[in-house]
Amino acid sequence: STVVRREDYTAPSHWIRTVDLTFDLDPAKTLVISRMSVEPNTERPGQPLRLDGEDITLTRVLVNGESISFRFEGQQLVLEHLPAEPFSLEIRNTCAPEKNTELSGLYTSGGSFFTQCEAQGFRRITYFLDRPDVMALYTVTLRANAKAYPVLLSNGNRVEHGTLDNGRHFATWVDPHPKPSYLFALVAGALVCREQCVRSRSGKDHLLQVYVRAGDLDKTEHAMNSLIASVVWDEARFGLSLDLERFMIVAVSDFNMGAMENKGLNIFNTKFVLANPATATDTDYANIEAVVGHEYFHNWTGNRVTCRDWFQLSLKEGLTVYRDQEFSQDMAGVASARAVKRIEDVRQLRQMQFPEDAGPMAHPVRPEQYQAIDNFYTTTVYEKGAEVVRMMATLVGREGFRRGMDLYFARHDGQAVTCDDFAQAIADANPGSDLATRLDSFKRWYSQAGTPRVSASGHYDPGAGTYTVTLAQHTPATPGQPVKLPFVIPVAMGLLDSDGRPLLLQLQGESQYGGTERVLVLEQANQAFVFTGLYGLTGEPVPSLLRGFSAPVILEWAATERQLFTLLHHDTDPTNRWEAAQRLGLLRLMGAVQSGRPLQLDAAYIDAQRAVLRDPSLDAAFKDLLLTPPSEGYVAEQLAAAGVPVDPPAIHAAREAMRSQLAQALFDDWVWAFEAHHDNGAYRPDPVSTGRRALANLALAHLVLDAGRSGDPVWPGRAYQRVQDAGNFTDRQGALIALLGAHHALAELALARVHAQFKHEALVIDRWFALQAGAPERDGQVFQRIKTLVHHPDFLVRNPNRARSVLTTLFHLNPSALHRADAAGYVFWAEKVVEVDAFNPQLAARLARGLDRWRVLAEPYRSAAHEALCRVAARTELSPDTREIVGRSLA
Ligand code: BAL
Ligand code: ZN
Repeated sequence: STVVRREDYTAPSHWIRTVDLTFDLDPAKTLVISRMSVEPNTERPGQPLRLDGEDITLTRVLVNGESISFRFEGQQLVLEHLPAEPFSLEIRNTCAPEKNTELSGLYTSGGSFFTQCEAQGFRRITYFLDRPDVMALYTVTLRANAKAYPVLLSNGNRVEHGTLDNGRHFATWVDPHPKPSYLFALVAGALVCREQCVRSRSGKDHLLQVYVRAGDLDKTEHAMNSLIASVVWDEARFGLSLDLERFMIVAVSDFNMGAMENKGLNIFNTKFVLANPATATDTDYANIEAVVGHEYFHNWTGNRVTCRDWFQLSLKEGLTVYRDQEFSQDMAGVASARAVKRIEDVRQLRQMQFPEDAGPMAHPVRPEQYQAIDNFYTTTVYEKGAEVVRMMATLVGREGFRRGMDLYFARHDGQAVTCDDFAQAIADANPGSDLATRLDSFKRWYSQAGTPRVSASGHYDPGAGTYTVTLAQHTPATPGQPVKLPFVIPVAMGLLDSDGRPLLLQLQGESQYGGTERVLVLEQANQAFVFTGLYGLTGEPVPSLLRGFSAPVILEWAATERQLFTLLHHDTDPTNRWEAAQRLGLLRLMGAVQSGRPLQLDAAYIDAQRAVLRDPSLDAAFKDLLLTPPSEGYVAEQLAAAGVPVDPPAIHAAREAMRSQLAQALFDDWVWAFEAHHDNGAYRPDPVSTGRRALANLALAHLVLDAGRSGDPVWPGRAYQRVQDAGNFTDRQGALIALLGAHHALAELALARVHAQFKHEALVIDRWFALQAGAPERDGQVFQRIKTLVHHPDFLVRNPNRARSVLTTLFHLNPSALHRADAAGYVFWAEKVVEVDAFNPQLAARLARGLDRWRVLAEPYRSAAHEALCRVAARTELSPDTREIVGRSLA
């Protein structure tokens, strides 16, 4: 397949200024008429017009009303000898929505029509300059059977509607804003909606609507509330108002992504819209708020200002993830709840993005090349991209960042621009700032892949009253980038005295003395920072480094246990308290795995865990984070970074040993935690209630686990009881996880019960599958169960959510079930990747990434995984998407 390179960007040969689309919607064969006004790009005169198309059938081409000759080059439609003046172009073609199993372009789901055009789905609807720098005004007329498709939606405002003959009807929509084709959308079907009018600060009225299938209306309240909150937040925090009279969200159950920010007509995976207490978990509620916010915020960061080309994807995605993260923090409210959200984001970044940056798919936030752009909707472009924006905000301050955003919109509203344009605006609005003075080197975050490693050491000189922090950075080679230049790394830090009290700070060269935190800017390979005036301390200061996770780096700091305990119990920075807890757990897990001896927890660790659990000053949500040991995937990455071959079952055994020893040692404390935090009041998804449920469920999991040792039937019985009569799905799921996690016999009964009760709730059945596929492995039972699950009548492999509930869970989230000495996990992986690739390459390529990190595995896993990858790569009929992934893995 062909490689697309960033450096090859050229402006389009023509501009398309307006598009008038008419659809005669029919599942088998939809007719599309596209009437465009086209202008030659005066900077590239005399060029042919090459229109993108894919899997569609052309029936007519007219230029200024006359038919003209045309030819195809691959799938591109090439028109030559075109007028040098603006002209009209009419294209007629057909497509087959019900055969569109790729779910890109126009397709059917549950008897309705939906579209997904980002990145390159529009070309599967009609021939077009399907690139984001071609922005046009759209008028769209939908014609369809009125009974089957009573609701007809597209972007913008509905200007006309009425009946046609043969039981058909029509609606015409006009979008007042020019947009690239990837933001086009249409929906037609039997849908119902919840709606609400809101008045914005500017005094304008807007109609907000959430469309779902009949029967799901009772699950739309949270999405609507989240949408209203998003509108209010973007006006308050960034001064950005809704620019449309009508803003619609539509839920669809067959969807490759999470959601899509089409102008005025967001289309959402049902998973990120539908929630009521009986069927959704606290995590679902939080995700819905975040994703509704994310798509809404795209209306400015993505739609009003869009990307010049797909290499700039992080321009909109990194920035919009940053915005949705900030939104969720602001919604969480109090400082401790904000910190919990930040820690969850950091955990996610380290668990997903760091491995990507260390593996065969490592790429810069602004990639240099791709074969399939759909493969670059990655955690690097999204989450690391958000960290890059966050670092800019740290370097220019909160007000400075707002000034930068204002300048960005003043300069670029209505344009398709680059990541450089964004960084330049933030810097130009803050002359003399730490960002502006080193912008070129800062932008290496866009061009260099890989996670920098920052090694830190401290030296206290009591006589001189100084504490010197020496920071050095090094970034390992990544594919195509053997040598890296230093990054600009903001390192927020503080110092604690040996009793854990924060010290007032003065850096050498500063005239002021005071404050307990500084942001050091590391920009060279090696730098020393000297804190002065530190006389009369009883012991060495304890550094609290990288507070708030101020940069996406791996901090290599050889902390002593004592220092870590001090930070765990006393640091004012919650992120670093959590990090200390993670490190304490990690040291023990890694020690056990590396020594090959069973893990045996020490009293100091157990006492610290107990102290956290019992600490009346800590929130339940924060305790839940502190008491959850590092994931198996994270431990694996730490071992890989230390050059130790990764043995997933050994890591699993160590972590399970840790869980059961904590279950036993803290038994009375878990009982207390459960009794003190489980309540049966009305369900509310706020941070306090969510935290209480999380801690109660963590306690229950430990109590049921310990019953496996003691044989005491009480807690498994209580868990089963909760599966039966919990007042919300979070607690029902918590009890089910407890039973599954302990391999208790009641788990089977509980699963059967949940299935019977929720068999008509697709999203619950997704979870039902995922819980089983994600259960802790024991003696290969989970893997065997998965092999049975894919033959369950409810396992619909063509539905992405359902496919992911089993396959993504196994390939990406359950290492000890996947990596087996008999290689059966890899055989299954290869089989499923190939099977899915035949009908949905985007989905298959994601699944294929489950073996990204095969090179770090210990034998026999490494060779067997390699063999499976080779087997898939050897197939001739692979999609470009999946071929790119396995090709890079093997390179
Ligand atoms: N633009 C694709 C979906 C999202 O990131 O919002
Ligand atoms: Zn996005």
